[in-house]
Amino acid sequence: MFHASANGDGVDAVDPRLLNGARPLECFEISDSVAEVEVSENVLSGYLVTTIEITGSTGTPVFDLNNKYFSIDPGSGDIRVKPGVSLDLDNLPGREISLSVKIQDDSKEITHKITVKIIDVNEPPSFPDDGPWLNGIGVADGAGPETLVCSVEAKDPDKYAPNNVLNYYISTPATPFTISDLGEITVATGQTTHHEKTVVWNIEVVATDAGVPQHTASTTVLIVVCPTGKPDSLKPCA
Ligand SMILES: [Ca+2]
Ligand SMILES: [Ca+2]
Repeated sequence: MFHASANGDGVDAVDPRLLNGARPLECFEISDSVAEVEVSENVLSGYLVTTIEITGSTGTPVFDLNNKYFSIDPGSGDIRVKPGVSLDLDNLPGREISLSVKIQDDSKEITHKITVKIIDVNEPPSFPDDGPWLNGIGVADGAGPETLVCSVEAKDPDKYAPNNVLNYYISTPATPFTISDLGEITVATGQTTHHEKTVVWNIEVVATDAGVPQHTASTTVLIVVCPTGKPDSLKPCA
């Protein structure tokens, strides 16, 4: 039987001396499975990340971990999220946290390294509730293709792609407008605004992120087609 011996370098290796079954008494062993663990960023404080299991100790092993985010039970080897700690990726310096766990029994002390990978949980985007498009945006009568009407922008709280990559579309059917990936609403190809036909357009714009599961947000853009001679700037026509 092969034994993985804990030699303190963070990588458990097969000790050739073990091949004949003569295991050094002072060598206790660590499960290889705890070298790397994944944890979602939304777990609560107290969440059990992993447990270091050792065998072959000649005494009572004691665990110790000095880390800002995680603590270890000195007797059981349970590694948990510290009280009051949020693993929100927005507040962490990176997506991985390295832990150095000291394990000591009556004959030996080693340092075992564990990499904790923080998994980004996809959160929904949102539009501001005071976007200027909510109150009405003016566009000139007879405005043709590519005329810029207004720009809308949703915010996504996620720090990393694809969870924070947004795309936009207009969900209201049969409007003369289109929207770009940047949220710019323009008069669509082959379309023209007609004040005498339609004065007010209420169009629903949807923002989608690229995470899994995908999240969306929506807002209503009020577009007023101004009569000829009124301002065609990005302002509501009076
Ligand atoms: Ca997130
Ligand atoms: Ca997101």
